[in-house]
Amino acid sequence: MKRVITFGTFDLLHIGHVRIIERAAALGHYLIVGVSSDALNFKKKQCYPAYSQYDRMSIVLALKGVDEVFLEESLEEKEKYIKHFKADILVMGDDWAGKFDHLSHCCEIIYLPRTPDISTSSIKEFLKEVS
Ligand code: C2G
Repeated sequence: MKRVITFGTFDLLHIGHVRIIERAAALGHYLIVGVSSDALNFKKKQCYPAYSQYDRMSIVLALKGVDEVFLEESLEEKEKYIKHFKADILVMGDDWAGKFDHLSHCCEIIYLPRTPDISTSSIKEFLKEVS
C-alpha cells in the first residue's frame, strides 16, 4: 500500500489544485495533504490567505482522493512530516522542482507539471480588476 504526501496552501481552491490532488492520489493508495498554516503563509508572504487554515483543510479534505489532512507549520519540517505519516512518495508541482531532492533518502520525490494559466494570485488580480 503506497502512501503519498503533498503540501500546499490551497487558498481560493482552483483547477490547478484539483488536478495536482487527482494526480497525486493516482500515484498511490492513501493521500495525505499538508495544508500550510496561516502563520506560515504570513511568514512567507507577509499576508494571510483569503480562507482560514481550518476552512482550507476542510475544503481539501472534501476533495475526492484525499484521505487525511494536517497543518503544515514549517517549510523546513518536511522530513519530519514524511516520517510521521510514513509516506512513500512526496508529490509537488514543478514550481518546486529540485527543492526537495535532499529528501530522496526518506521517500521517492515526484514533481508534477503545474496546470498552466491559473494561480491563486491570478484569481486575486482578476477579482481586483472586476470589483
Ligand atoms: N499547483 C499546480 N498548478 C497550478 C497551481 C498550483 O499544480 N496552476 C500546485 C503547486 O505546484 C503545489 C500545489 O498545487 O504543489 C499547491 O499550490 P499552492 O497552494 O500555491 O501551495 P504552495 O504555496 O506552493 O505551497 O510546502 C509547500 C507550502 O505548503 C506552500
